Parts: sequence; C-alpha cells; structure tokens
Amino acid sequence: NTLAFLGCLLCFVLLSRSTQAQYAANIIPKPQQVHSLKSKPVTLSSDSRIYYDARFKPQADYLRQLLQEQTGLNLSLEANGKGARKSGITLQFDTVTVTKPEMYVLESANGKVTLKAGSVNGVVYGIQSLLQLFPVQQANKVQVEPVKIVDFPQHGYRGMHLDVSRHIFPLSFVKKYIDYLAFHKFNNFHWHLSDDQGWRIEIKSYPKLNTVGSWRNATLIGHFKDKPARYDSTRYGGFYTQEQVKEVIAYAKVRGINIIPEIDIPGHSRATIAAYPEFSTRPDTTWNVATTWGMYNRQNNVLAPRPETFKFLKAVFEEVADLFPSPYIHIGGDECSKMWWKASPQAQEFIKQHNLKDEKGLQTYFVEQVAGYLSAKGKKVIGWHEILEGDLDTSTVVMNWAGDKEGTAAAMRNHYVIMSPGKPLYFDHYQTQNPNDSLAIHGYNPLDAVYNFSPVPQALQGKPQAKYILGAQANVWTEYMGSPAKVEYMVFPRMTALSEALWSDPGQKNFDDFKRRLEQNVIPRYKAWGSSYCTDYANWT
Ligand code: TNX
Repeated sequence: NTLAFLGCLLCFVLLSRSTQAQYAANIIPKPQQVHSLKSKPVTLSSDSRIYYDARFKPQADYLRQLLQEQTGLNLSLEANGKGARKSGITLQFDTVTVTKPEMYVLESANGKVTLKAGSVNGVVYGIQSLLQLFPVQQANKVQVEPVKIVDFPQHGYRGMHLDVSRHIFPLSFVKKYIDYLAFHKFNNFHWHLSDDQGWRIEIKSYPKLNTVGSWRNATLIGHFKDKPARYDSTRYGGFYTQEQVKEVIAYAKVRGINIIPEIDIPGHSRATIAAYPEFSTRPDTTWNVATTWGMYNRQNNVLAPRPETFKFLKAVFEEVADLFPSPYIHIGGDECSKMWWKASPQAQEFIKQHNLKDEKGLQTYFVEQVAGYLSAKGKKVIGWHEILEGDLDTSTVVMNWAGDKEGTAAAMRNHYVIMSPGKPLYFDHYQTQNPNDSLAIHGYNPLDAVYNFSPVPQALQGKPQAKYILGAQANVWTEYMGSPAKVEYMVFPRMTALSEALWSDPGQKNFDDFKRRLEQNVIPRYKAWGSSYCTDYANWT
C-alpha cells in the first residue's frame, strides 16, 4: 500500500511537472509564446508516422533524421498534410493561423503533434522546438510534453559568418556548421570565400585562382589546446569545387538557410594578384599568397582599375551568381588600402578619365561595376560599411562591422543594414579572460555582452529609419582557427546567446534564465553532437 501510494505520488509529481511545460520552458531561443496544455504527453513509438504536406517533404525527411539521431526511433513518412490518422507528427501548410514570416504554431496534445507553418523556415523552426520538448537522449518511446507554442522571430536577418580563407574546413564541417545554424533558428550563412590568405571556390574561367591562389606557404601549428600557436612555412590550402558548393547549397536549403557568398574586392585580394599579377597596380611583380594577416597596408592586396580586371570581375561574379540562388551577393569592400592606387600612375589616370573625385571614388566605381554585373543576373549587393565612403545608390545593403554610430548613419542614408559590430559580435575575439585561453585575436566579447546585444541602435529607436535594420550576424574570422574543434570552441556558447538576442522578445530577456536553459538543454546537445565548446564562459564575466 505504501508502495502504491508512493507510486501515485510520483505519478502526480511527474504529471504536474509536465503541465508546467518543463521542457518547453527550456527552449532556446526562447519562443514568443508557450502555453501548457492539460493533456497527457504525446507518445511517439515505432509505429507513429510523420505526415507531411507535399511542400514540406524535404523537411519531413530532415525531421525523421533528427528524431532518429536523438531517440533511435525511425518513423515512416506519409504524404498527407491534413493530419494523422494514427499517432504521429503532422507538418501542415497553413497561412491562416500562421500570419507572420517564418512563424510556426506547434501543438502537442491528445495523441498528436501538429506543426503548422506557411514557409519552409517556419517548419524548420517548429522542428527545432519540437525536438526540445523531450530529453536529448530518450530511447524507443518518446513522450512529447503537451504544449502549444506560437512563435516567430523578432529580427528578419539572423546570420552567422565563416571565414574559410584563413583556414579551410572539410565539407562535412561546413554542413555541420549549417546544422548548428538551423538548430539556432538562423536563416543566413555568410560564406567568406576569398581573402589575402587563400581563394576557396572553384572558378572555371580563371583556373589559376585555384592552382595558385588557393595555396600558401604557411600552416598554423598548435592553434588550439597547445601553446604558443605559430605559423610555419609548410604549404597549406585547398578550395571547394562547384559541385561541392552545390551540395552545400542544397543541404542549407532544406534547413531554411540562405547562403550569401562573399568574394572580397577591391582590397583583400592578395590571393587574386598572386594568381594574376596583371590585375594588380604592379603587373611586373610577382606576389605570394599571404602568409601573415593584418590590414596589409604596406603589402599590396589591391586590384588595379584595368580593363582586364573588370573583365575578370565580371566573369567571376557571373559564375558565383549562377551558382548561388541567394538574392544577395557579398562583394566585400572592407579595408581597401588606397595607397597602392595613390602610387599608381595608371590608377591616377583612370580616376581622371572617369571623372572620379579621388581613390574613394575609385572604390565606389569598383562597387558599382560589380553591382551592375550582378544586377544583370537579378542579384543585389551587400558590402562592408566602408563601401559608403563614396556615394552609392541605396539598393546596396550595408554590413556594418563598426558600432551603432556607423549603423545609424547608413540607415539615415536609407540603406538596409545588417549589424555585425566587432563588439560584441566578432567571435574570433576572446570569450574568457583566462590567461591560458587558446590563442585568439585582440578583444574580449563575453557571453553576456552577446546575449544583451540588440541590433537596433538606440539613436534609431522610434525613428522610421529603424526599419532599415534587417538584423544582425556574428563573424568568425579564422586566423587562429585551424580546425573544426577550434571553430566550435569559439562559437559555442556565444552563438547560442546570439540566437536568443535575434529571435526572442527583448522584453523576456533574462541572462540568468538563459544560462540555466543553456546548461540544462543546450550543453547536453553540444555533447551529443560531439562538438567542442568553451566551458569557461561564465567565470570571467
Ligand atoms: C577585420 S572586419 C577584417 C578581417 C579580419 C578581422 C579580424 C572585416 C570586414 N575585415 O579581414 O579577419 O578584422 O578580427
């Protein structure tokens, strides 16, 4: 009797806990609305099915795969968007209940799970929340907590960047990185494909970009746990073929992620002029692919305004535009040192002939030429905020790596802006003040600063121009990240904090509650994914 009584008590405690939305209360990023429902948990077992609207077939496959990884259950699929006859999960197309972009409504009760969305992104986000309604490891029979979630993002552009020039990573890791983005409800992956230290995408019309520009004589040694990190002079490099790039694009598409490729011009072009010195201001000289990093003021990395350079840029950007479905292509534009143009009679002559004001005008000329090639392909341009040094038309989207002041200025000039301020969104900076931390670049961007970040600058709040702030992105420059493990260590858990800063209602932000959810819900997932992460994140704030 006593045993039976204790058993009942345990049942009661367990049931009442579940009506408090125990798991839903731990979801990251925090959903806009969570309502506990009075119902038993929904049981999924091997004969449950995934029902799907035909529009969401790839996402039904994606859900099946994630569910199998997390629980071992392998559910079969059935094309039927109206809903379950047996127990199961329905991915339903719905634009009546679902009224906002990227929104989803997830309900688990009375033996069924229904996920309503009007877009691929909405379904993907509902799937991520669904998988957080039960423990990270739960085998065979899955109990889904009874709950209704109504959810949509606070900001439309939620991005993560990865620099594959300073270090290239296996294709499998690029895909894993995209999985990380999908889990965190990001919708844009900014792929930094060219820089001084290496050209990383196959370009068929200019093959020396790959035979020469993709390789350098510098390899990072001891970059992660071992110190001190340093470069030696061994050969390093590689590039992604166009077939591989297509594979990644398709992989990202299923997960609701747009890929924005960046080819960085007219500065940061050392790998290009190493391959084709005729595009530099000193065509008679040979240049090596860069073996050190920095602003490169004194080392040439700038394209010269020659007819053959523009022919080259047209061909490259056309190949890139044909490959990537993204409506936006990133053309770089950052840190272009003007001294090489100042020192070049040919560049000076070009400035005069084209009635440009000065070197800044020449930079704008480059941007406008490329914008023209891209607009003929139906694409718009994104560039780092330095592109605003000249007069540009407002169709160009500004990616602002400086602070609120520059972001505000761009918005006041009626440019759409993606905020990506070095503080706190450069994840190549340190996240701890531990003197023994793995080598990173100057600067300290701790977890709480990332969590408390808000994309819309104070000065724009309440102003009509606030609408120009599309959202934000964190940048992962990889000068000291020579392996996937180091990248993971630098992005986790800061990426998790950023996901909430961009997705969730700012009125519900609470750093202590975030840390609790991080520890109870997300860190176990880093472990399940086999990912590195910084364990020191809380001790240095
Ligand atoms: C500046 S910010 C760069 C990158 C470096 C980074 C290091 C920007 C657009 N350019 O080339 O990798 O600093 O933090």
